[in-house]
Amino acid sequence: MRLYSYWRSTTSYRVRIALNLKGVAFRTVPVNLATGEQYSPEFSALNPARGVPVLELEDGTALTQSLAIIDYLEGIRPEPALLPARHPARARVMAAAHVVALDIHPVNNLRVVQRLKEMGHSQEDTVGWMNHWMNEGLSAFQAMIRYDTPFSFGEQPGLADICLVAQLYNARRWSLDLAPFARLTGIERNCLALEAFARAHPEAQPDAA
Ligand SMILES: N[C@@H](CCC(=O)N[C@@H](CS)C(=O)NCC(=O)O)C(=O)O
Repeated sequence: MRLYSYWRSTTSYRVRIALNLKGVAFRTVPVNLATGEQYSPEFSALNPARGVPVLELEDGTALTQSLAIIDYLEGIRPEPALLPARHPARARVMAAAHVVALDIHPVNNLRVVQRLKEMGHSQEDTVGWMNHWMNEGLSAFQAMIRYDTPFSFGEQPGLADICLVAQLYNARRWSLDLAPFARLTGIERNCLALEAFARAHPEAQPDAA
């Protein structure tokens, strides 16, 4: 399999972690978002939404949307499970993951920040914007998870942890004050101690600058 990815992309980071946890071998194909490679005709043909990640299967099928890709991986390689099998536990893990994937990420995406700049906002404004939404979302996430387990919902990492760790990388990148999020940084520490997470870290990627 080939993973079209950008080292700093949090959505790519999510999929790298899931691939590693599932033990699925893949080759990274870097897509440089900083120079606009996501807009090239070749990449647009792979993903009309012009974002990473894209997971290209051995038969050439291109899968897009990080959570859909992770759902595919869960389907082909059920162990280790990234979501509880039963509801309501499953819905609760998914809800926490969605806070990151659907509430924080879309309003902080590169194209949104670029649009804000086109509308006259300064770099400082856009960093304040991103940190505002991360603060809101991470506060909700922290209130939604368990308080007494090594990972967000139990003894093993799952989808919520995958989304969290990737988002915290971005939070650090933009110097969000993480002092109110000690529970989350504790989970992050536990995750990054695992090889599957460490190997997926942005700075361990072949295109890291
Ligand atoms: N909802 C999609 C978002 C994909 C996406 O937009 N990824 C970002 C990187 S984290 C991207 O490629 N942005 C390019 C841009 O905004 O131009 C997913 O979860 O895969």
